[in-house]
Amino acid sequence: MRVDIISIFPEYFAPLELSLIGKARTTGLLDVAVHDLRTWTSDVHRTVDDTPYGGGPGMVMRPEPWGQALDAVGEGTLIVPSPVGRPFTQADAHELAELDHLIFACGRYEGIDQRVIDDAAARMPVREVSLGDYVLFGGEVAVIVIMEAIVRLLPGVLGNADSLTEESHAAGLLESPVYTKPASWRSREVPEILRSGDHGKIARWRRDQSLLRTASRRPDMMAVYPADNLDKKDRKA
Ligand code: 6GU
Repeated sequence: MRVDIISIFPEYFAPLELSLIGKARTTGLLDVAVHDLRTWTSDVHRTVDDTPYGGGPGMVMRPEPWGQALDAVGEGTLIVPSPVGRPFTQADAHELAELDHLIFACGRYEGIDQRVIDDAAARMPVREVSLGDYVLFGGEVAVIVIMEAIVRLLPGVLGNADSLTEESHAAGLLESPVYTKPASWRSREVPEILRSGDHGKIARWRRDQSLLRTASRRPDMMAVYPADNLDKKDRKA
C-alpha cells in the first residue's frame, strides 16, 4: 500500500516510523511519503491560508497549493479528516485496507477551500471522515489514528490473525476483560473460571462479559446488535 500525506506540519508524522507501522514500512508492506504543503506555494511567505469569503472567524486554506499538491501525488482515494466528515468506523478501515493508494489531506484553521475537495472528487474517490464529536486543531493526529486502524488490517502486519477476528467491533460487541499472571495481585484475584481450563465455560463467561459491557457502555451498539446473533443463554444474561 502506498500512502501520501500532505500537511503543513510534516514533523507530526514521526511516530509513523515506530512500532508496527514502522516495521510495515521497513519490510515493504507499506510505503509512506509525507509532503509539506508549503512546497507548493510561490510567494515569499509561503502562505497557505486566507480570510473566508462571506466573513466570519478564522482562516481558510487556499486552493492553489492544495491543487498542485494533489496533482503531484496522483490519483488514489483521498481522505480528508474533518469534524464535518462522516464518522470513521472499523468498516471504513477494512474497506481502505483493500486499496493500493491512499492520500491524506490535513486541513488546519477553519478547513480547506471546498473547491479543492470538489475538484479532486471529479477524478478520484474522496472521503471526508470524522473521529468523533469534538474538534481538533487539524487533521494530523486523526491521520495517525486512521493509519493505525488501517495498517493493522494489512496482511502480514499482525502476527496472529485471530486477534483481528476476536477483537472489539469485529463482532459488533466490546471485548471482555483480560488478565495475565500473577493469579493474585494486591489481593485481587483473576476470575476463577479463566483458570479452570474448561474452554466451554470460559467462552460462555467471555460472551456474558461482552454483552454486559456493551449494554452498559455502548447502548447504541446493543440497540443495533442483530437479534439473530443472540442465543438462549445470551437472553438470560
Ligand atoms: Cl478527523 N479532524 C479534525 N480537525 N477534528 C476532528 C476530527 C478530525 N474528528 C473529530 N474532530
